[in-house]
Amino acid sequence: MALLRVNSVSIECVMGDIADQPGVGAIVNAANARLLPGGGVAGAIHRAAGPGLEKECGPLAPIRPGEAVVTGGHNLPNPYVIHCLGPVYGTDEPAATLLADCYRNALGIAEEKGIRSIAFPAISTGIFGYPVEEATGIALKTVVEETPRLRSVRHIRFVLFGNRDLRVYEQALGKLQAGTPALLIDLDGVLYVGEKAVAGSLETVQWLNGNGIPHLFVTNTSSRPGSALVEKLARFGIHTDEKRIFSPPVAASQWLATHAPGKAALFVPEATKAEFGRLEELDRHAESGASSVVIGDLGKQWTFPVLNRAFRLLMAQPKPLLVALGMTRYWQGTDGLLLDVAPFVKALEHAAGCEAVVLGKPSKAFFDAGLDILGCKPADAIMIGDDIAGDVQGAQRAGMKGILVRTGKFRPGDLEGEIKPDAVLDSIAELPDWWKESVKLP
Ligand code: AR6
Repeated sequence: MALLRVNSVSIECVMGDIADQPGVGAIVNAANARLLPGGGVAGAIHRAAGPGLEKECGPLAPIRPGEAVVTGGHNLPNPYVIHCLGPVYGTDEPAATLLADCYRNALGIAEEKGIRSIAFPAISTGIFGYPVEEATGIALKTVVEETPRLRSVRHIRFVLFGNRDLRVYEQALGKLQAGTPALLIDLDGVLYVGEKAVAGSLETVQWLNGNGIPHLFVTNTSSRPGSALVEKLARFGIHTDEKRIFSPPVAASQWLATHAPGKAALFVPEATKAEFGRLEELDRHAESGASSVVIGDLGKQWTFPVLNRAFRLLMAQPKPLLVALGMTRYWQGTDGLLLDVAPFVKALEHAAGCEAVVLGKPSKAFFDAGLDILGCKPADAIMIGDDIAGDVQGAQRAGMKGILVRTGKFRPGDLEGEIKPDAVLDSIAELPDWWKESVKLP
């Protein structure tokens, strides 16, 4: 998640069209000296703004490299356009200073106009030939350095045109993010218990969003897709998107991409398959050729042929990896106890003589995969949950801090054992106060 919070200013990068940024106070134009339409960013902005923009630009031109001027947005969804002339790489010197001037001067104008949000393109990296990696470093360093001086600007967005540029920005933001504390939040028992929200959970999530604290909602569910959990949260007024739901299938697809690339044999309900993203699935009848055999909560769909197919896949050469989506032994259904993932994984381990990699709480690989998404080191991360073993001990073993809440499955006896939470809160409602006292903000 490419979002950085510095000095109460959020800095994000997205892929898109700079001329299509509704809700943003000012967009920045990678202009030419004469402030004419041209190609690239300038062309897109002038096309969307209509001829009125070119007319307003006329008396303001020409501008020098590094300079910025402001006009109205005309037919654009934004009140203002700030026009900057980036340096032509290899011609205008000193290029790095001139490029930094563009970002600094544009922010200066935004402040004068009392603008809250501004969107930048990757100035000079198109026709002007500035290498993207270098230009990205300058752009991000400049805006981060400016943040202590910003009073009205609260949101800075970089709008990138292609996947490659977006990745360069995401990586650079990720590096800056290192050291920013992040939070993993257990869902059931922390934000809600059954169909009832925990009092104060909505306000705490709003506080997390308002302060740009990187966070993920963590669950061990592999029988319900992330979209169902997003809908459930929405019923409590908590609005989030699927990217923030971190479940064993999400962890598995991420982990397998680096540890066992190739085709995966998926033993999960159909509805859950979408959670695996770009992971390539093995033909559902194949009995060999898998790089991994992934076992989830298949419930009543487990039959002898299905289980035996998983076994045959594991016995094929080269041997695939056995992956368990959590190791829950059983769960409480409406008509009684039901077998979960672990018994089937144990049967397969025993028969095929192998050991499963567990991607679900409390495994370290699972927490690590979540922290990878947040671009956060374990030492900078905190897990909050109601399960002293699965949440608190699991997090602590992964090198994170673990907070226990006295809601959900919490029992007073939990505090009499060997596991010592880093904090015990009555509920997640107390998190903001605890955070302000205990966490070093960047
Ligand atoms: N939205 C966001 N980014 C875009 C868009 C768009 N609609 N279109 C292109 N980009 P450039 P420069 C990306 O060439 O290097 C103009 O013709 C593009 O892929 O627009 O500062 C002016 O008239 C690249 O990564 O700006 C000037 O003469 C980045 O935005 C000259 O080009 C900047 O590309 C300015 O050149």
